[in-house]
Amino acid sequence: MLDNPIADAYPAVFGSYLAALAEEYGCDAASTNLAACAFNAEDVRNTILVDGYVDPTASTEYGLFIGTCNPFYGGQLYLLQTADDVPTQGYTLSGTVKAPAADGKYFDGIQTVSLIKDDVEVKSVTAQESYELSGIMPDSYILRISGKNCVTHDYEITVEGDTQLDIQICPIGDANLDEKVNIRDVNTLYNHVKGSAEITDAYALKCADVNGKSGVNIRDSNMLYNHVTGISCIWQEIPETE
Ligand SMILES: [Ca+2]
Repeated sequence: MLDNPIADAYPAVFGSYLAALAEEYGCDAASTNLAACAFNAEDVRNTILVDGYVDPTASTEYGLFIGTCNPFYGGQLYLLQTADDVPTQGYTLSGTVKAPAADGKYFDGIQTVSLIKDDVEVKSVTAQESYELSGIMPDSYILRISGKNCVTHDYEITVEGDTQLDIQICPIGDANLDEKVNIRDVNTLYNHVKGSAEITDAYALKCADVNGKSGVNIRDSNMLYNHVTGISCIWQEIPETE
């Protein structure tokens, strides 16, 4: 921003910024000794603009200076504090994970949790009972959980601070979202297809779309019935690893 931080800081940082702060604080910026505080402009500039920069004087001479010499110290403290609040390290996003239990055949109990921005994966982590993603800059994202034989679940999330979001992933066919597939799901799906009790939850509808095409219909219901009764299987076995 500044070619020469020291020389340019006075008008660029303190001139306009302090004037705006003065207005916010109801102070008189004209009485502030701006020239005297410009000596530390480079540190202030770096604090604001450089990721991870720690102002070596922020808590010592400069703090002392603004605390004793400057009638406008409140505004400048605010300036430093605001700069410190800029999350150069980002925030943490975490929560619990509800998922099908590992069974050694179709489910391994390990899910992938990804943070996505504009269709691009920002971060990803494997998770079992919980997940944690750190270094998340404030923004809106899709938090996606995926796993073997499960239906990928997307959550819209806005990160403005450390954030907790508990998430769930369910197997293909889990129409009632209890992470298990059994005759209850067949009933739920059949009732939906018949029209006697509609599934309204968007994720439950995805789970009920057993064959993954043409929405939820009698074919899904039949496939799920055959799966639950052992006639055929809608999941793929996890390959054995050595
Ligand atoms: Ca179920």
